[in-house]
Amino acid sequence: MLKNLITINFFIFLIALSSSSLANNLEFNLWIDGFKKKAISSGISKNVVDDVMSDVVFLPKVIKYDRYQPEFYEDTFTYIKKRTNAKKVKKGLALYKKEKLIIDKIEGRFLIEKELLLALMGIETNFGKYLGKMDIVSSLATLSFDKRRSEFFTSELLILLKLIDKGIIKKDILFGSWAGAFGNFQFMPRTIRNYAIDYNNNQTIELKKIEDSFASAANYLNKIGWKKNTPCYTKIELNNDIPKRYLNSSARKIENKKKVKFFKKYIKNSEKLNIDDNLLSAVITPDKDIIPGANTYTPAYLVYSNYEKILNWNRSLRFALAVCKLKNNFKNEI
Ligand SMILES: [Ca+2]
Repeated sequence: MLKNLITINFFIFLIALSSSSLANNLEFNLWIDGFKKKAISSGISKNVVDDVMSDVVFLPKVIKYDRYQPEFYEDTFTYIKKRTNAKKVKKGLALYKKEKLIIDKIEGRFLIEKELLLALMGIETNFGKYLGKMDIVSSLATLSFDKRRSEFFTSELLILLKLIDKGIIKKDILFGSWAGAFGNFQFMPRTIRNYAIDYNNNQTIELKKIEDSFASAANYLNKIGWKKNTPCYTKIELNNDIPKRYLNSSARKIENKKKVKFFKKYIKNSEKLNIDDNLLSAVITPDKDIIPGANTYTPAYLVYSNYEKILNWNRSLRFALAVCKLKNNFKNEI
């Protein structure tokens, strides 16, 4: 009884110091205990849960990164230019030359352009150069413990433990981005579970290696409905008389879709547009609402269903534009 009382008093003392890192660590450790119970009751073996969670630490810098995301402040032109330059194209071509046999085979098998796969790998990790060095289990645990998106990251961490438990992913290679993304194409655990494949049949999925990572990315794009050899976006100049409701500036949902021929009256020099009139499209103006003082109508793009598939991969209007632009840059070189 006395022992319990002392423990409780000590606990209250620590809670009173909730701003101190000591108290934070205590709270984090309590959270880990709760999470472990949850993981075991969801069917993951106790050995794996104990083993994987034994080295987990709270990473304050992950919270710092979570609160700061530069692409929200960068204008579209700068964002795209940085990510699709000639140096990047050259680096991608060198990788393609080296891995041509495998990449061509994967393109044929999954019906996804090699240029798109190269573009995604180039933008996600600069062709495997920036895979991230963060301990993913600790990153996901930190973000699960944090209140902002706790539910989402807790479920990602549970999925990751299940993948380890089933022997699909090896625990000792789990280093990646601060947000828990992994490998050449920065897959989150849920993406690994749903779309990653062991393409070379060696009983483990290796997303830092060319074969499995390219096949997994191609399988993902195929399953979410990317259509080979159909366009992604067209850069346009808008007339000022386009009703504002047609201007999409949020990546969450692309709205007010119409056929290309409907939008033509609002586009300068529309007779020069080399796009099927009946293709379903939408207008996006990514700088509007985000860049202070941005012109509402510039830059503007017509986007099609393929563009939305890239948003599915990563909900950022600029990200999807950069991927499709880099893809086009490769197209002229391969
Ligand atoms: Ca494999």
